[in-house]
Amino acid sequence: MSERTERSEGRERMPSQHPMGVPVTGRAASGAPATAWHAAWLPSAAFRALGSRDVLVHGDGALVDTVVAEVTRACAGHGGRVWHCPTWDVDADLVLASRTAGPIPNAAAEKVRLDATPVVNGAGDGSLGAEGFLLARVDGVTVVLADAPAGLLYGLFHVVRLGATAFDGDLPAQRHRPALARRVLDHWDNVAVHPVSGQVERGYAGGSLFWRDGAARREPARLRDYARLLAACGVNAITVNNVNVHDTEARLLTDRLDEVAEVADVLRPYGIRVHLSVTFAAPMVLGGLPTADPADGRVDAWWAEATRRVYQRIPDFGGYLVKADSEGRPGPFAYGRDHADGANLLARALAPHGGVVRWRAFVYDHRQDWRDRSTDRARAAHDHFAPLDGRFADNVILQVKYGPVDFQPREPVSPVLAAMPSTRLAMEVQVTQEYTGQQRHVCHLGPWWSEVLRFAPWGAAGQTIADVIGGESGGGLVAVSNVGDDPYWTGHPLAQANLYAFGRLAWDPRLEPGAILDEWIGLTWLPVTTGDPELVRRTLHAIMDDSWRTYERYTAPLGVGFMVRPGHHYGPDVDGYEYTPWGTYHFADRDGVGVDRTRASGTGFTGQYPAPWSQVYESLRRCPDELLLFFHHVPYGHVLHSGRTVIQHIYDTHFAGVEEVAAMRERWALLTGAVDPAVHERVAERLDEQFRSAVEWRDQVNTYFFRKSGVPDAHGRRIH
Ligand code: GCW
Repeated sequence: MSERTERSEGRERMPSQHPMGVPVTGRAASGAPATAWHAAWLPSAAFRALGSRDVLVHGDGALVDTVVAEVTRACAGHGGRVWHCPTWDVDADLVLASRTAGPIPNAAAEKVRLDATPVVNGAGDGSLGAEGFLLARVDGVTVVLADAPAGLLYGLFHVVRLGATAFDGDLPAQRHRPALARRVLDHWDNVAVHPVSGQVERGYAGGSLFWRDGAARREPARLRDYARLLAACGVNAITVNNVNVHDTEARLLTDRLDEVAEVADVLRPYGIRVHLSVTFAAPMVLGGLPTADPADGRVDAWWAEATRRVYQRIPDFGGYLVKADSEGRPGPFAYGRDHADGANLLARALAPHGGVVRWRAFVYDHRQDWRDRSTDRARAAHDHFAPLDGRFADNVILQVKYGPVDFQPREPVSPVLAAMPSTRLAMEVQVTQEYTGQQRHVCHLGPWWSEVLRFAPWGAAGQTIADVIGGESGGGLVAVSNVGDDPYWTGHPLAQANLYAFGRLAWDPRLEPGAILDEWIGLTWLPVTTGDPELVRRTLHAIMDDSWRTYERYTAPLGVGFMVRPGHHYGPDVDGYEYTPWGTYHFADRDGVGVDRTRASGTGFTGQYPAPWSQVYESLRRCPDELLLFFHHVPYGHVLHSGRTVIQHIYDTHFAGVEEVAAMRERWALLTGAVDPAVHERVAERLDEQFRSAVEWRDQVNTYFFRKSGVPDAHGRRIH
């Protein structure tokens, strides 16, 4: 902002040179240095409709200042004017007002405020909530009202999304409130570069935004831009370090707390609260105690004191995230305690300050014997946690991966989400794409998450997963972030859309994934398009809409999962995990393939679901094709609902998947010259790799099953 930028502090101050007072700004910013990073969905052009208008902001507080700063910046770029709390009536096109800040100095907006009560009361509790807003357009004025400053910020970004249509015709008052109170991004970022997992575990977008080589990065400008992007899609919390908490990172809780506080200070103006991953062994590692036993009073006291210090430094701190007794991390099992004992220990420390502990349900035996067919990794989370329902403290949120195994491109929805009615549950998805192409493949995941969120575990008339995790007391939606210091934020420029879709679905899980993608395209691409914008829009939809299903087609078939290279998890390796201790198997032999998880003859996993799914999955006849091999071991000649045999399905989908990637490449080539050349080149290069990798998947999977089964392809295509 330039020195010409002014803000009317309080209602008494009247700017001088203009009879109506000087707007906060009206000048186009010039000579502002371009940042080294991509604007993603907030390029200046996305603010054109808003920024070219007269805007009144009414209300006070830190987040209202953020709204004023955003509007000021937009108007500086596009010739509009801004008033903040003027003492005279303003003839504005857009009013963003706090309902509790008294009469609004604009007649149309004041009328909306006075008439708002019935709309606001629609849901019964008489408020717009801590983050909600009301949007109306009356007498040529677009009005956003909120009861809390965060609502005003979300309302502002909603107007940005609407673009010119926000200023078109009349709009009866609509109430917008997030369906999920908690919309969280977990960063698996290490402070010190880890010898195996690097700076960011499963990170495919360069380094961390927070840490580099053991130190805090301290780059607030970039972090602030990140916070804006997150707020603009609805995210309201982040975890700044990896769930695998190593020695350096453990200290963020104590002597390196200032570094966390610095991040919190940058994110706070955008309504984003900071969480920390902590190690269960902290009282020993950091506190020098001989034990971390939850039943030991010294351990309780240590956590209480450490947590008190955290809140002293970061008063709006969100809480702790814990991976315990999982993949070698310490946990309560060492002391003969269970996970409720462990989680409640941390909950006791956090409760006086209003914080939560998010405790991960990702607990399984990673040292199993592949010869032991009774151990089933899919069963593990339910076996461990369902019996504990009702034992967790009110401020414990159990964080459950969406599927029972591990972020695969296709899994059934985790039965834990339907088994713990007396526990606050959050669902975790993986935006970073560890198992879905690692940001080298286009794999737009909005449709997949939408399918999971809409899943109705008790049948069509019952609650959905979104209901289970939703509302004020629900644990919300969590994602493993895909962001790093890459100039595009994500390794694949099109993977930005996954982050955007995550935030939007967490705000409203009923949104159509295609419509969300369209929003992202409109905000991110059209402003930088040099050619026909409709061609760009159509092409991006054609490449991305179905890309998750394309990925599914050329990788592991029919829900069987995990045919990836051990360790880095990129590329095909059909038997990669088949004989390892990690416990994921396809059981392919010359006669058939798939995991028998039935009650009748298998591991009994189907029994972890309520009706009707416990019956549907148990039944070979009723089980959906796409999950067949997750639940059943079948002969290659088994005929699917689609009418094809399993073996022919494997061949057909793998050939089709590669053809679809080839078509993506051709479509993208049509955009040469129509979009920024640097982005074009990056995407083109990634599509080349995706094609190479898809061919590798096709050839390995088809050849493997041809050699096992001896069944030739019905269409005589080349199999090696
Ligand atoms: O999928 C696995 C990953 C691990 C990760 C683990 C988890 C952070 O391969 O890298 O560890 O999930 O979710 O804890």
